Amino acid sequence: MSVNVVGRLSARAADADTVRYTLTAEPFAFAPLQGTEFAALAYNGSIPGPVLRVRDGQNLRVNFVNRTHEASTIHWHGFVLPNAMDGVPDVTQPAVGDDQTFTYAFTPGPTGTRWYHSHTPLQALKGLFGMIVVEDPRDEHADVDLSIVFHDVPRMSTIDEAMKGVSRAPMVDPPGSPELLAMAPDDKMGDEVGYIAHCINGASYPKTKPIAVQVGQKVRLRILNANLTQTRYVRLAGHALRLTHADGNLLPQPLEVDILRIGVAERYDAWFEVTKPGAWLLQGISADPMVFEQAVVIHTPGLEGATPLAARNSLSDARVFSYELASGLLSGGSHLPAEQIDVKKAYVLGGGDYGSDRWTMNGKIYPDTEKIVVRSGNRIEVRFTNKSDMHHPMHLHGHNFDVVEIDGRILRSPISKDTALVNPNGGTMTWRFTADSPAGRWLLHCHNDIHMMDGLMTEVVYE
Ligand SMILES: [Cu+2]
Repeated sequence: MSVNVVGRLSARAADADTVRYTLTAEPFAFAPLQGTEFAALAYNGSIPGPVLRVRDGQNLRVNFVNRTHEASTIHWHGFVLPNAMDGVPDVTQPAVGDDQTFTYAFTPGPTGTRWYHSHTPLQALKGLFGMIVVEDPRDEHADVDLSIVFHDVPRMSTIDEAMKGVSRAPMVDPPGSPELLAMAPDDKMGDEVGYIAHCINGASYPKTKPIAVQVGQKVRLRILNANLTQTRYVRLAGHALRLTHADGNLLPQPLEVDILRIGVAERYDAWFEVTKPGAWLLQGISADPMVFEQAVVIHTPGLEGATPLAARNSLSDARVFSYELASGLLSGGSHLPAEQIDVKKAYVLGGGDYGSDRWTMNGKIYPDTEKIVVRSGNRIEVRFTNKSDMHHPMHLHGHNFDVVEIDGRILRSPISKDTALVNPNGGTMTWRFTADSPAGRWLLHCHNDIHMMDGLMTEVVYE
């Protein structure tokens, strides 16, 4: 069972200019359910790894010890940082060998809910990930501040099959979800990874550690979807969730939803107030009955043993999060705001046919994909057109971008993110960002690990 529900700095560490951690990656026998033993990898003997916390402006020094018996690195997802600290093997640093160490040192920013994970193929799927929070003193006060990591245990044989496009694992998105609606009735798919356990903070329900709250408290949930192939739908029974941050960045305005839709690698800060005594399930909503194990009880004092209120396994009659809801749409026309753009790049995302081991950008797979070459200070526009039938959670390293266009519609208030889902079947998305990060090679890739390993990746390269 995880001890990472709440990660708090000791008073001494919070006063220091530099916060130090050691993360040791090594093999770990993970058993979130009776009868489920999984040959995992873990940081510090825990899946997820420890919640790291720093305050805005503090320096971070992480002594990484690699005992995985393979090469490994740590990627700091969502951070603007020196390229040499970005943790991509053979791109930003030589891979750290077995029994070797490497020190990651940088000043974490921007503030907010971010995460770290191995960037070596399969290692994050096996358990090498954790949350890192950069506290922002300007944030509204929360009485309770909780890290909630949704993660899952893969059936390893399905990973290889999914990479070859011949997996028989089903889609498990809930009825009415955009994922299921994108599929043709006779679609053979072949790209899904199967999972044998669904977890929150290291355990499956009913083994998840109940969370105690009190009437009158304002609770902040920092939610991460660490599943590397599937979108999650998250609901707190009996409550709406007030979303304030996406990928650690402030939303244009807070948005109240019944169900949070959270793509691979995304994070959302979701708030609620405890207005009466009770016990409620925070849970994943899915077509797979097993996902009901991806739940945790939130309860007021004395009610930890009560039967918790559960949510319906359906998206109907519920307000489900979308980027468009968070931003609002600009009425009248589909023209992006006029602005000087120095570098424009368009990618068609394709591949992924049944029996194919290729996911492509403009017909090519990494490392042969077209790179985006920029100069420091350039304004960049990237447009994706997704010709496949799956959503792609596209992620840019070392930058945050503004989502400005979705499916031909212009967002009224751009959303600042580091990972965003591009709709399938001809769906489009446009990003704008400024190339004001430290110079280097920054990966731009799909965060569905199957798609990434099958080639859906390129780089933003500073000249
Ligand atoms: Cu993808």
